[in-house]
Amino acid sequence: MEDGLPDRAVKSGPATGIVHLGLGAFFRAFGCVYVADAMKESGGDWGIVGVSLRSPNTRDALRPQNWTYTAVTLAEDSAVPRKIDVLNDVLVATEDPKAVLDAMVDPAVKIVSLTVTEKGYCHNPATGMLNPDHPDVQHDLTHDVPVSAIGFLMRALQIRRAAGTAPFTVLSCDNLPENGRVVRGVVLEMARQIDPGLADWIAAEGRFPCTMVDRITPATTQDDISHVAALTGTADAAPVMHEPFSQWAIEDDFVGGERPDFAAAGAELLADVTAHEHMKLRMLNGTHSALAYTGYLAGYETIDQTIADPVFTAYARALWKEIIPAVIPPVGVSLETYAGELLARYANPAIRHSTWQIAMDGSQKLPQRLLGTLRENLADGRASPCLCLAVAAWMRYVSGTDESGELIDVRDPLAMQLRGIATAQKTTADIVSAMLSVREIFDEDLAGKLAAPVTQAADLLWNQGARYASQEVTA
Ligand code: CS2
Repeated sequence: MEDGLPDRAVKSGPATGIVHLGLGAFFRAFGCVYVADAMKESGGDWGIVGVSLRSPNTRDALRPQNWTYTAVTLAEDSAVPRKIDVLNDVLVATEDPKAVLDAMVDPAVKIVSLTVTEKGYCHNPATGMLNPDHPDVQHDLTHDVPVSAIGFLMRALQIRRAAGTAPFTVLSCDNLPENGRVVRGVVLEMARQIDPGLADWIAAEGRFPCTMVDRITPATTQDDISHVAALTGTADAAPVMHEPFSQWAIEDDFVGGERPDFAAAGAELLADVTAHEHMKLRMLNGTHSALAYTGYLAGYETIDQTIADPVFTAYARALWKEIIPAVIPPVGVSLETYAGELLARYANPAIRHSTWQIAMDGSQKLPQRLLGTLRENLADGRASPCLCLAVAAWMRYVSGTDESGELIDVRDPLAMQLRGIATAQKTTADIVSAMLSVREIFDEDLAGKLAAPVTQAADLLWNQGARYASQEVTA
């Protein structure tokens, strides 16, 4: 290498047992920490090979550090750094996809975990099924070396089967309801199109436990890097900053029962995590998205700034009042207490979680965060003005200009289409109706029922602004 560093740093310590697809800040602040704690308590060869599906940045930053980095727990009045040393290597799929497959087919690898975000599942968010028109899906069905995470899973399982190696457990750590079943469904659908025998083998031998993951981890900024250098006295090009809270509920269903001792690290291993997933997605991620769109439009950069405005504290509380009747709590959990804890977590001023970051990919997030709750409330005759305002605020946001007419940098797989819809329509009612016709997000029945209340919220929002509208729906 030109910089004198070896291509692959060779590490002593635990051998690799996990390949992780989508090595972003969240997994490094969450999954890697649990695996480090599990090995500290109970040992095992659970070193991790991380895979960046696109950008080389994380690999480039971590390689000179021999794959170690600092995770900082940020509370209002403290910042506690910790060195994390569980990564054995980081691969970049776009540069060397064969190396990624080689890592995944190693018989010593028992788990392939994923944080590839909602859009990484190549599915239709409204139905949860594989999107056969997705360009990456079409590519991966016709090429042996894949580009999508789902394609990598399918091809690696195909190679393992041919070699007589047991499948790995696929451990989804994304914010999708029944994430394990979603990933199982899309992998099986893709496999069936290549080789029905492969699909049958994966269905019989493979395991895809569902998980609920929770730790607020904003993207690392240049300020964070300087902060960590001052805190530890050592330069770290890729630290991760996270809140003190952490919760991981995992369905205990692994191939051959092989997994790190997650329980020793504080995770909950359960027979069924559906209740945890629904609670977290609807109560945390649902209000996060609602506050991100309304807060951004009201001119706030971060969630803690948004929630420091009493109008938005009241709006958040009112949202939880609408959401709680549509959530069945996990055994022993009080949803009111949970909501109170969420409010305190959002208010943590040390966590600078940008509204823009959370607003990203709304088309992929809305169904599980807001629309499921709305569907149930509508079916049970419960009015949901605050949730309808959140949907209207998303529409306003993706229309591409903010309340002072400034352009918004909307990041969403459907960004162009949504923007086109907004610019082609004249009235707010027309915009709402055209947005509700996007079938990847809203099914026909729900769209029909949302038309009137969302138009009402949208009128208020477009005419009076997000802050005023949030106050009105709360009153
Ligand atoms: C957030 C989540 O970015 C987002 O959409 O809502 O990343 C959230 O911070 C985590 O799910 C918290 O566990």
